[in-house]
Amino acid sequence: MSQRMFVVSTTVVALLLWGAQVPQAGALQLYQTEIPNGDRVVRGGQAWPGVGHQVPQGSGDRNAFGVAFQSAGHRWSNGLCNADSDGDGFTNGQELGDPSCTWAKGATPERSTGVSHPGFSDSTPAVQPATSASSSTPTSSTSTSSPGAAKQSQSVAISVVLVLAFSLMVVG
Ligand SMILES: [Ca+2]
Repeated sequence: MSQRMFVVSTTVVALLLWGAQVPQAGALQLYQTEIPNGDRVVRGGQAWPGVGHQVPQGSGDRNAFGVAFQSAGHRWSNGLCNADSDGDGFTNGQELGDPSCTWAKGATPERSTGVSHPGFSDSTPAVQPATSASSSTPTSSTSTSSPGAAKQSQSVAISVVLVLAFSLMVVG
């Protein structure tokens, strides 16, 4: 295989890999706007843009919240808001900053700090559970980490493609 052939095929593979990421990112952004603070969900200090999935970047198996979200028709409903999908004592609304379940798509959530993950019981918001009489110190889950992890990996992919395209021009 000539050097040029190698560069061409590598570029094609890189483009295909990058292209495979794009629809997924689009779906994430689509669903993020369907739930309050969808772009601010954090679990254990890590941003979790793929809120409904077992892995932060989405795709693959759904977590408990993802299953409930799908059952609700990928919409924020009263039932979905009041449910405690991960069974940690906090409703999905409390975890996502809509404790009163009044949020509508496009509106500013009642609370945009201390957002936790509604699909994992090890992630709880910085508020007391509504049903608990416990006086334990609430978990301080800060939401300061960047939700731009997906964009970052996308930028890396774009850079790789650009570098390969440049080498193609040089070799050719
Ligand atoms: Ca919960």
